[in-house]
Amino acid sequence: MLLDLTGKKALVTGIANNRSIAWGIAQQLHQAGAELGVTYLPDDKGKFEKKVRSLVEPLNPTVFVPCNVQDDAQVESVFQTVAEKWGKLDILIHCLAFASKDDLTGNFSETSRSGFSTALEISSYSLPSLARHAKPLMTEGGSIVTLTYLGGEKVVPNYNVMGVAKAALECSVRYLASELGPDNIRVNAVSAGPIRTLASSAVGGILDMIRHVEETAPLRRTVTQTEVGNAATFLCSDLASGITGQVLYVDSGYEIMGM
Ligand code: NAD
Ligand code: 0WE
Repeated sequence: MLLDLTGKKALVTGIANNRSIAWGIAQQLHQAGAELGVTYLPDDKGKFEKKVRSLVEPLNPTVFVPCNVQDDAQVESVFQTVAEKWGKLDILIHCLAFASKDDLTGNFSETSRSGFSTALEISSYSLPSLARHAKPLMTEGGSIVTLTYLGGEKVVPNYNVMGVAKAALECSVRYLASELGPDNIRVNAVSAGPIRTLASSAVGGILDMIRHVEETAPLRRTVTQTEVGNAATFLCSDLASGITGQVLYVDSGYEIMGM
């Protein structure tokens, strides 16, 4: 069976709670037999750490480390730990994004210099940054998967600077795929349809967007974290050995519609 990830070491970023897309991915990778490492965004009170730790406990992660992608020292430390504990890495899941809430509403032209910079630093630059550190550990080849959204390609009202960040992210997927291909490291993106998560629920009008998808997408429904997790797991497996640099839509078919 080509979709057997037994013996594979998978590092998953972006789990915040049981609604996170990264949580759906981690569960499916675990089910396919992968050994998991999990990073969490540290905060002053250690709230996230506690929450994520108890959530992922049933998946027996053998690496559990803090990672704020804005801090190079933390990123380095993550891969130091992976090198010590695992000695190699097979799979990297990049499943994080952030823009200031003020920049996800109103006029795009009013995005501040710092808001633009923050959104692209966290949501886009983090992919090449993590990939650079993963590269020397992916000694037997590897698979890197990131999460994107249609708003990086077409205008989605209010997605604004996050759309620009996703465009940069998707283009980074292609440049990384080209660079890392000779080392048999594949890099792909999953473009998910709107799902209610911590990040999306904080956005005004997400319920209207979900209703719109339910009315117009070919499958007449939204997708689940598990469906996104399955597609990501496929891309990480040998079933996808010939696929790199691509964006795979897991969106109930919404992307094909012109009206
Ligand atoms: P989420 O809130 O569960 O996940 C976002 C994650 O980003 C959180 O775990 C948070 O801790 C992490 N994060 C934010 N800033 C960080 C930083 N500086 N360093 C490290 N981690 C940081 O929400 P989600 O919807 O599961 O989002 C995951 C990914 O899926 C994002 O890339 C998002 O753009 C993408 N996506 C979401 C949807 C959707 O509708 N929910 C659709 C398509 C794509
Ligand atoms: O990528 C995303 C969400 C990204 C996101 C969400 C937040 C809310 C809380 C990034 N940063 C923040 N910052 C916060 O303070 N999605 C694809 C979900 C999403 O977000 C939208 C959407 C959709 C869909 C924003 C506007 C319009 C549509």
